[in-house]
Amino acid sequence: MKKSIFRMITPVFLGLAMLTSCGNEQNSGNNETKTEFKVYGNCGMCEKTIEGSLNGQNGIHEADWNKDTKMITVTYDPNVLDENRIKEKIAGVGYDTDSHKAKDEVYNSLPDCCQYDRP
Ligand SMILES: [Cu+2]
Repeated sequence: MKKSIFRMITPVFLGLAMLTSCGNEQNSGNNETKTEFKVYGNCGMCEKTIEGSLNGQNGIHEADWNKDTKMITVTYDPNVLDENRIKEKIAGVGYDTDSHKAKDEVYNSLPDCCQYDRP
């Protein structure tokens, strides 16, 4: 009886160990927050740059920007970073939000097609 319970529980522990080893932060519970806000941009290349500034970063689960609506949806771990930090990262690759502006030199270095009308 004990053995069969152990056999059932072991894969769960392995799964948790794999999940926690992916992030550097300790996983205190299942922490996931979703936010949505506007990011100024033009095209599919902008989408790659904007999403690329977030996806793969510590604490980011998923970032998805829509070039038609200019809205980004980000799911992230609020223990690791906050919305302010997310907007800073986006501004860091040249894209404005209503509260965080990219530096002019970063904006100016974007490809011509990506130089969106700034707010
Ligand atoms: Cu673009």
